[in-house]
Amino acid sequence: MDKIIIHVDMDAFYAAVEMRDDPSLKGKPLIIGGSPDSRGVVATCNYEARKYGIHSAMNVKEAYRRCPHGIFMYPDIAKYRAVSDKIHAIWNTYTKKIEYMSLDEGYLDITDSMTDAQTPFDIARSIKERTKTELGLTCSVGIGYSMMSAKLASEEKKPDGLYAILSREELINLIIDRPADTIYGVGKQTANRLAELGIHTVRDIYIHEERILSSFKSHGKSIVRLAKGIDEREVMPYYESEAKSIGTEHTFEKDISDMAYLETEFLAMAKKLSLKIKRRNKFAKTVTIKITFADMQTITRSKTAEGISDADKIYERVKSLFDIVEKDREIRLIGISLSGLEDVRYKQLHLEEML
Ligand code: TTP
Ligand code: MG
Repeated sequence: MDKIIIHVDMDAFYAAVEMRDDPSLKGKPLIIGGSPDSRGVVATCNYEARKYGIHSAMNVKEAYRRCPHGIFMYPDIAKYRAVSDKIHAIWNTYTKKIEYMSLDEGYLDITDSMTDAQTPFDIARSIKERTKTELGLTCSVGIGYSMMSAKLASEEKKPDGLYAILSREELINLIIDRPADTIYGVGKQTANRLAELGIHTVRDIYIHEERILSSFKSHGKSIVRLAKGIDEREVMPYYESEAKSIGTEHTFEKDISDMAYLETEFLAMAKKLSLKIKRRNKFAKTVTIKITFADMQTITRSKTAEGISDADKIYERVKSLFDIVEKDREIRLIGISLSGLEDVRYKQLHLEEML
């Protein structure tokens, strides 16, 4: 049986939370960002502010030039994290097969969650409805036969959207004349290399398939397959892994230069891994971060110390590693892996021995 995957992405997430908590902000351009450690960039803005061409990662000074009468606020990450927990709790009532991508975005594999009386649309509508009534926020939901189709579907009718792409044919019809970077995994760097080969759109990918396969090796194979709507990636919930290490990584659609944003992504990942490791009753002694830069150079940095499992502790160690990485280029992928796993009983024993 084909998979049914739902992708949920909150609308203007940080800005929407602030507007909910202070309704006087509604209807006015609202820009969240500019904390000193983010080097003054926009984290996000509401849709009113987007009319002025303001977007995530834009310099706050530029945003101010475009919209001097806008309201500028610092982000309150702790608050968004708490809201994110509530969003995730709603998703959790539909399926346990969920991959959390960031504070406001995730994939839900609902293939086995449907009853005869319930269509994917019922589930999608129910998620939207509950997010609205219980949390006062809107989200965009995509229904797909694969992760990529679900993601594209959720972007299709943003904000407050609901859309489905249920077959490869539908997907291809939708994206054929779009830029090549519509394809998951085609970032700025790859898009430039494709452009050098005369490949600008998805249609060009089909036409120049052989060229891509010979110039890009396995990455090329994945681009061609995804462009044809073949996406066999599985939604990876945290409880399934039984390996010696527990890890997660995130490839960005666009290369990222906003280091403060990467820190929030690392935080979301630390949270995800904390749940995963606690569920397995383990502690991790070694934390490793992985970074792939826009030019595809990959580095890893590790730190081994006492066993940990709390999200804050994991994040603290990640941050200490990330702080000393030279950030002279845009970043395309980040990952965290926990290894040196010891189980809770051992850890407790160990502590008792020390007392
Ligand atoms: P997004 O889902 O990319 O953006 P959004 O939810 O604000 O707006 P949209 O309706 O288009 O989905 O990111 C989620 C949150 O992550 C966003 O509210 C703020 C934060 N963020 C940053 O801090 N910096 C960034 O560069 C991006 C892309 C997001
Ligand atoms: Mg969003």
